[in-house]
Amino acid sequence: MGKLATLTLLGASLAFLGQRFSAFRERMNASREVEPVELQHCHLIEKLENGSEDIDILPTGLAFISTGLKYPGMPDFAPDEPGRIFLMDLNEPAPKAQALKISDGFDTELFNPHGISTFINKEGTVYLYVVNHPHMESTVEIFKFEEQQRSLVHLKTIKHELLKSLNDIVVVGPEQFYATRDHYFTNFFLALLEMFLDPHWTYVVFYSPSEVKVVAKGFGSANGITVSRDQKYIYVADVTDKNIHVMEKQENWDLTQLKVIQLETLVDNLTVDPATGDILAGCHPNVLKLLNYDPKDPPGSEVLRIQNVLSDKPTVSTVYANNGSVLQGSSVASTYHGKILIGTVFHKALYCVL
Ligand SMILES: [Ca+2]
Ligand SMILES: [Ca+2]
Repeated sequence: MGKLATLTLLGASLAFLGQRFSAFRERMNASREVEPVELQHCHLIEKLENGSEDIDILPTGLAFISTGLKYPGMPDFAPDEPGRIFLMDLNEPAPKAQALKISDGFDTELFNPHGISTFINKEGTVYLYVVNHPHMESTVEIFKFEEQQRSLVHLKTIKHELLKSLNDIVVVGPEQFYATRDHYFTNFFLALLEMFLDPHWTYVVFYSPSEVKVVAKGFGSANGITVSRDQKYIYVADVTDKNIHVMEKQENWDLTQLKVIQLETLVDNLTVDPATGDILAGCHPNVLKLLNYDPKDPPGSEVLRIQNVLSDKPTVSTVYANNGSVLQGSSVASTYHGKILIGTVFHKALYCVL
């Protein structure tokens, strides 16, 4: 190759990489600082020090909290401690977090819980579905909740070719769920490259014992997923595209996109306010601060409320925002009777009375 051709090629490659790098910084909100929005009556929850990535509250006010997530590239303050599921009874005047016992026969040493979802069957039995990453792989664990014993009985582990790099899950029927895949590549370095090149190869999977299929695709990084109160709509957070997809559930379980709610922050897990139907989104104001963790300039926290989700103009407001001095890396917020729990990827958890 002639010198001129070599130089041209080199110049073009550098320009491409430079452009990709600045697009990556833009996606990560690399230069964003969050404006604080405080809530009045809050305190950090005792015993929850190593993440509370996802929270699901039953209609009775019992909250399940997944803790101790180990996720490549994210900080981890207790790398040798396995993850656990905690319970809090939000009916109590001063609710305390208590770790749930897990039945024998389940490998608790390898427990690495991520997104969770509860399901109550016709008989009133409560099931907890958990995205688990033993050895950094992805499985879905089904537990039966024993309220009196404050324990989880492990029933089943689900693995499937399409259930890889899972992030969150929402159960929509007995052994039927939707789950999000947040990366296409399972290899850490290829996943990093994917973050950089942003090919939009991630998707939502529907699972039932008789059928497993991709039902929505083309997400930058599909993350939180939940269902509307009437069970007709599925909400999916695309963390790197900073938006929420409102999808309509079809009879055959396919998802049809109705609209996209564009935000300016990186959206993690979603929950629905049982009193209003609003979406509560746990968000990362600046993901570069999460990836390059520095305790002197920590990642902040941000919780958004989206009202009138199905209308032409949903309203977005900030419920809580903090620069990391109190709470770092918020991933979820869930509410019950005027109380709110805010969880994080690797840090603490906050309880507030609204
Ligand atoms: Ca969830
Ligand atoms: Ca998540």
